Amino acid sequence: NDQLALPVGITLDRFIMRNEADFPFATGELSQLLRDIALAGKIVNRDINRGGLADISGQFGSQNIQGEQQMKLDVIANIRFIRALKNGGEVCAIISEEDPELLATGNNKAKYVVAIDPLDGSSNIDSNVSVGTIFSIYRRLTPMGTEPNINDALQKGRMQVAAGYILYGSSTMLVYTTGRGVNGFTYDYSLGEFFLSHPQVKTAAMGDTYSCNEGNMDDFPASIQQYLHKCKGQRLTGRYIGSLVADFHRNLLKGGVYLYPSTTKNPTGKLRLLYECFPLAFIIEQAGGIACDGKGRILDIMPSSLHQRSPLYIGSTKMVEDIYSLCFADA
Ligand code: AHM
Ligand code: MG
Repeated sequence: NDQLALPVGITLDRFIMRNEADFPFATGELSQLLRDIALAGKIVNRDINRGGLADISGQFGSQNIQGEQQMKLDVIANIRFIRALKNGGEVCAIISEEDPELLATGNNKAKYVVAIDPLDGSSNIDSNVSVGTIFSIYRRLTPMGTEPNINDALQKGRMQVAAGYILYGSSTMLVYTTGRGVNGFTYDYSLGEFFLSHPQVKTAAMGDTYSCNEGNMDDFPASIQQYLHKCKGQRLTGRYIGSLVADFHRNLLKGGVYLYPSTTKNPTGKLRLLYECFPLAFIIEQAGGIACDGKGRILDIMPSSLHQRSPLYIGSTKMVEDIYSLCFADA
C-alpha cells in the first residue's frame, strides 16, 4: 500500500517552527534563515544529481556548443546560496569560501551573518563521491541599520548561534544545531521535504575509526605520527573519503576521530576556521564530542582573517583528548 510507505515523521519546517515556540522572544528570523538555507540546499542537491550528465548534456564544468566554459558546480552552489541568503533578507553579510572578501547583502537591517562553504569536497564530484555544504550563523556585532564590516564575521566559534551541514550522499541529509543538541533530517525526493530522521544525535566517547590523509604522514607533527601508530597498534579502522562532511558525518554517527594536521604544504593546516572548523566543532560539541587544534579548543580561537586555516582534530572525546595530550607533551 503506497499510503503506508509515506513518511509520517516531522518535516524540517515543522521542527523549526516547534523549536521557535520554545524561545519566548523569538522573532522568527533565524527560523526563516534556516529554511532559506534548506531550500537552497534542495536546489543544489538537484544540480549535483544532474552533475553526472555534464559531459553528455554540456552542463557544469564542460564546454557548451559555443565553446564557452560552463560554470563548475561549486560556483553554481555559491550563486544559489548567496541568492537565497540575499533574497531571504535575514542576513547582512556573508563570507563564502568562493569569495575573497566579505559580501554585504545590502540588508542592513538584518541581524545575522553567515559563513558558508557552498560545496566542500567539490574536487570529488567527478568521481561521484559525496560532497557537502557547511554553514555557520552569527549575530552581527555592528548596530542594526548600519553597514556590516569584517568584525561581524571575525568572532570566536563559541559565538555561533547555529551551524549545520548538508551532505549530498547516498541520501541527502541536513544536520544542524542551534545550541540545543544536534538533529538530522533526511531528504525525501518524492515529497521534496526533509524529515527528522536523527533526533538528538550523540556521538560515542570512544570510536574505532580514525580518518586522515595518511599520504601526508611523514609531514605530520611527531605527536600526530605517534597517535596514528597507536591507532594502528590498536587495530582501529582507517576511513578517509577526502570529503570533510562525509568523513565527519560517518564519525559523528559511528564514533571516531578526523584529523587534518599541519603539513609542510599547509603549515597551519588546510581547513578553514570560519566555514569548516567552527561549524563542525559546534556540532560535535553539541553531540557530546570535542574539537581541538592541538593547542586548545577550536571554538575558543579568535580568528584574525576571513579565510584563516587551522589544524583540526575532531570527534569522539576520548580520542581527541588523547591527541591533545600527545600534542601537549610534544610542545
Ligand atoms: P575544499 O574546500 O577545497 O573542497 O577542500 C576541503 C577538502 C575537505 O573536504 C577534505 O576533508 C579535505 O579537503 C581533503 O584534503 P586532502 O585531499 O588534502 O586530504
Ligand atoms: Mg571546503
